[in-house]
Amino acid sequence: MTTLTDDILTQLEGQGIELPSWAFGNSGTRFRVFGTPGTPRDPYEKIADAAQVNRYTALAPSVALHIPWDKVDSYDDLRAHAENLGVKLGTVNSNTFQDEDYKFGALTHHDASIRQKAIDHHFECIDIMHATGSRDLKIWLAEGSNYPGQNDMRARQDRLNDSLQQIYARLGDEQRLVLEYKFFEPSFYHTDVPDWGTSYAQVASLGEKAMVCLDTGHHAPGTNIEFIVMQLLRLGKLGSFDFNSRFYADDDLIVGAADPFQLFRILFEVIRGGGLNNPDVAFMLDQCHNIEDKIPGQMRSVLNVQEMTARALLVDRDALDAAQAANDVLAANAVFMDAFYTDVRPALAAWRESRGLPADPMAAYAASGYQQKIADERVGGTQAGWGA
Ligand code: PSV
Ligand code: MN
Repeated sequence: MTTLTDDILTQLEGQGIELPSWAFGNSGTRFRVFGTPGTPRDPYEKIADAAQVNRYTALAPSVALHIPWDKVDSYDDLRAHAENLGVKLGTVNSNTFQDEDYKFGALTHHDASIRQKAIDHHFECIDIMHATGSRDLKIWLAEGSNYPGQNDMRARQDRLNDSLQQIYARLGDEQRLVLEYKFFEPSFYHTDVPDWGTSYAQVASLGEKAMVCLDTGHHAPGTNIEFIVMQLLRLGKLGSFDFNSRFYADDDLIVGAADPFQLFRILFEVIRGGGLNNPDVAFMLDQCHNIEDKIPGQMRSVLNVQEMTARALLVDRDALDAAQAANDVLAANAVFMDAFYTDVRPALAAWRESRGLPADPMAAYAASGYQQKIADERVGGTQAGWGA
């Protein structure tokens, strides 16, 4: 069995991956959303389910909220509920993509009143962050155009910058803004924040508390994502990750499922760039579970991240440096691949047990009866989804 050194285990112990509240609600494709017995009906039940993931893995200490999906009467109460279950409330995600007024844009809109409405929504999110104790405001914009000539792309960048300046000015001292990019969808000709360069240009003009969010699913096929990770860390602007797997186009599938080697490469650059256990770099999942059970789906996801982190920590950096310095291309590649091909699962299972956690969190959860319990108890009401 491969052994993991104390240094590696210490680094793994510090790892925390935030869960998205929306992962516990129903989701699907534009063709069909399948309901699942036991799906939460409100944010309280979503947080209770998220706490299960942390209970069996000790990897998921916080839960991100999406506003208005997770609106409640009292955020103090929601925070107390989370803390009672051993988790914290994390990133607040704004939502300017489900309101009729935003059909042609929100923070970029040419109509000042609609743009103000979108800015006000972010002010509301910041107020919520004060109550929940959240640090990060995550902005993803569904804005852009479908046809050449439809919009003045440059004017939209200018308006976006003005909107972001206003939102940034509202942040508390300890709060941050992270701007997510996505190269397409729901607009298909141009999007207003399509790539890391645009996000970087926008946040760099705001100040130190504004960073880039990298969602692994938001890149064209073939993109070298680990290069972007390296570059943003180098520039001190990698604020957060939205992890997921990209089988088709967007997010929504289990991180590490499509391409564990890509996840390994990304985590290697995170480690090399000083991004692991660095409070400036937040790790989050941005996934939904359309056909599999949601709680074990989230468990599998955080375990995949942990496993690839362990493998990336195994890269023999001295040997790699030496091979690179000697221009020994094949030796350098072999050092890298040796770590990737190392099965760390038995060592991680033994380590978990030594910390009082189940060796196999998925099996322990399945045996706990929680899935059946919520299916039996959560009868009636409306199951949560992308709108509630
Ligand atoms: C958009 O595709 C995205 O990645 C953004 O992070 C959203 O907030 C999230 O998915 C959920 O809609
Ligand atoms: Mn995302």
